Amino acid sequence: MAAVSSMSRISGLCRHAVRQTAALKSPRLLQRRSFRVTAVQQQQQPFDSSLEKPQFPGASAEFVDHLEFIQPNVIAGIPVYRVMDRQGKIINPSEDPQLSKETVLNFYQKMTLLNTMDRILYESQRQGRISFYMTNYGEEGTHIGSAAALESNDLVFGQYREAGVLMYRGFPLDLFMAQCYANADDLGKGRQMPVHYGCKDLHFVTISSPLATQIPQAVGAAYALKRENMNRAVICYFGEGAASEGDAHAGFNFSATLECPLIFFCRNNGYAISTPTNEQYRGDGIAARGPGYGMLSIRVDGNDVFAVYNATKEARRRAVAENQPFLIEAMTYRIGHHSTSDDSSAYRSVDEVNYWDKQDHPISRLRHYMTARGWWSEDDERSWRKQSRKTVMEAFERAERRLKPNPELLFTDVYQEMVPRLAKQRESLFRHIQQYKEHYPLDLYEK
Ligand SMILES: Cc1ncc(C[n+]2csc(CCOP(=O)(O)OP(=O)(O)O)c2C)c(N)n1
Repeated sequence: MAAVSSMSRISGLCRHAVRQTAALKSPRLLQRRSFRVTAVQQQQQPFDSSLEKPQFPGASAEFVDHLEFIQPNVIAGIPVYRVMDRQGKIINPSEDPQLSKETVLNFYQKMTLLNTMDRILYESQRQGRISFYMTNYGEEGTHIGSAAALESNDLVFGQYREAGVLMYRGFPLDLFMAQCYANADDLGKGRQMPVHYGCKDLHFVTISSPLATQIPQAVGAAYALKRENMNRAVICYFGEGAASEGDAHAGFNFSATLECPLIFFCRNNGYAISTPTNEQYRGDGIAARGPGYGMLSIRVDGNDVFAVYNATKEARRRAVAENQPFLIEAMTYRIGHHSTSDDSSAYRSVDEVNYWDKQDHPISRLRHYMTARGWWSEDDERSWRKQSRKTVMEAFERAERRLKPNPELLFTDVYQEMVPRLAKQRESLFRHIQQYKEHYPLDLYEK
């Protein structure tokens, strides 16, 4: 038996070698290999060993003759870039992105529509109509400002609290609802928890729950786009909590060394569930990490949609033109609970939440800006709120009435042909459903 298995291993290796040789002959692969070789050759420098300075390949610096540790606060107090003050007044006119009235109204309508959708879906969960939900309250400016600054075919890797980015790209309310209700129209066929959206047509990669996995994935995608010379960028969203994961380090370092057209967009909203930022990290936030990786970085006021827009637009332009990653840390505040499984009154005060809700909210700031220009009145506000609420309610009612996906779909789309293990599970599921059919309302599912 041992001889047989080692023979089959050898023949497996031979087949592998043949495949590799064939692959090397493919012109496409040859081109890619030469891309890598050229990149290495370009970096070769003449080696001058006569210089009286450190020759270590891993550092470029002078020698010193006194012992001194670098202070952790060497990068501290990174300023927060903003365009508008809290009353929506432009601070420095040269930073005003001068967006048209139509564009600004679209920003506002998307931000408020997201807020309305959140309220209705949050309530749906409280009433037991959906299993779970996560609101985006207070972070609307980070979503819309960044989404508007991208090209529509740039690839988005989100964490889970970026529904506004997808909304800005045109994902319809019906599909948001279909995903949360896991009904037959859901693009994910009802297999994911609510808020785990994804849309291939809108270049929005499906959300996955394990934190920070999107970071190295985004780097790989950006590297691929660079190699294909696509003139496209990748944006990768994550929270300041996710930035503590090892995957964030791997992603930052790979993106810098591989020189990827990528924007790391950190939503620093003050909390990772119940962990406040002062327990999450010791340095000056996430932006301070950029220089350590050799990355251009900026901190912006995430509640100022224009500041987010300007920073993302410039980062996007340079990321593609110069093939290098950028790190944007958008300072904001998570006004809602972490999710419907959380009660944030256990770890933060009502006064703190009220401050952000009433005095420093991205939606009210933009509204002040529009009102000052005579672009938005009380009447506009009333009729828009009424109309948008009606649109959301109608989508919600349609989603609730819709059938659930055929249970057969639980077993599809992973393997091209069903493997025996899965066939066995399928058989046992349907036997179970048959036996206890009074507990399974199959008439609510598509046949
Ligand atoms: C690897 C991993 N660890 C823990 C969790 C549980 N978890 C889900 S969300 C979350 C907090 C993340 O906070 P942050 O990245 O700041 O994003 P925010 O929720 O504030 O938007 C945690 C710990 C998880 N999903 N995955």
